[in-house]
Amino acid sequence: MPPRISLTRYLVEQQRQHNRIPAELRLLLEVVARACKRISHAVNKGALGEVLGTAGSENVQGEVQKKLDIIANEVLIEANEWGGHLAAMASEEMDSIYVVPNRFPQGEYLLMFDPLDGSSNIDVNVSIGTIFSVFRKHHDDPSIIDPVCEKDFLQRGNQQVAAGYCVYGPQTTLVLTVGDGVAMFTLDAELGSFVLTQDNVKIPEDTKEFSINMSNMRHWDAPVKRYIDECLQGKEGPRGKDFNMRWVASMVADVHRILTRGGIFMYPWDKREPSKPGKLRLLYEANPMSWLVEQAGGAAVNGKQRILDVQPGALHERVSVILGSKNEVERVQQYHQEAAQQQ
Ligand code: P6P
Repeated sequence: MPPRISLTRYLVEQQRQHNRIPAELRLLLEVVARACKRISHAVNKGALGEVLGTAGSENVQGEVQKKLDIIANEVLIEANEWGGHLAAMASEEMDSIYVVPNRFPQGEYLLMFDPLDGSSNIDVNVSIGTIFSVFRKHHDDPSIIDPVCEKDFLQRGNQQVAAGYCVYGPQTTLVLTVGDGVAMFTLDAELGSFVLTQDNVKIPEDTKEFSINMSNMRHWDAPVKRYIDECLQGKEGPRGKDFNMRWVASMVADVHRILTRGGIFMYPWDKREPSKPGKLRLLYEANPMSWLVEQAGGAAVNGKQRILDVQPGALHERVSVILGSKNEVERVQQYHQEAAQQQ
């Protein structure tokens, strides 16, 4: 059995050997990991902890908030506001940014998160998770002046300095990149620490498994319909192989499967709300997941361009998401380009 490397040791080695992460960022990531442990503990209580069900309120997206959505959000805010590593936070569950109160030291990092993604699965005991993304506060836009404001958050995903998620499933697993590949850490509940269980995660470039909500098929645009139709034709069709389908309706669970064994995940634009580019949020869902997937050798596009190159215009902006096994994502992208040329 190889020596068990803790998250702390992994981060110290990233800092020492690769000079990749300053001490402040290492502190930030350890605080986020501790917050995820607390969220995992609350999630695992389920009905015994009186944390199931709705909170009787809606979030900025107009979605009914579950009690655990609010608990997870509060845990992340309280864990991160006092440490001196952050200037501000943004969350799916909050209308505007949360600036670190003056009573605490301000740091140089911005943290944004979906505190509990997939919360429609909470009450039916299906995997859910926390997604997070980290930027430096300052960037090269002279119009940005202190104090920190919402514009500081509107940075392209290719400016992230760290990204990850924690999936609360049969195991609680933290998956992280700081730009040097993707590592997975499983929570040892007895020790209370995250232990490195996989490093240099690689997504197979090909797959036989697609992940999409098929009930929306009639609403998709032509390139997505073409891709899925070909998958459904199986061996008899142009792909020459049969495909399998998985849809957990929890992005964290679907992306974790893809990082573990390959696949393609799609939540594309559809004509139900044509003015919206998609359902998933750019800043705290698509960007962190796209960086993880690219760092693992996969690809992530919105049908027109690389998701990490999209310039955000608003904090809760949505985006079309097509990510996973490189060759499959490139095929869907090619179908979008062919459709655009025919217009
Ligand atoms: P649908 C969860 O609400 C979420 O934001 C993602 O985690 C998930 O992939 C998607 O929405 C599921 O959406 O329309 O299938 O319920």
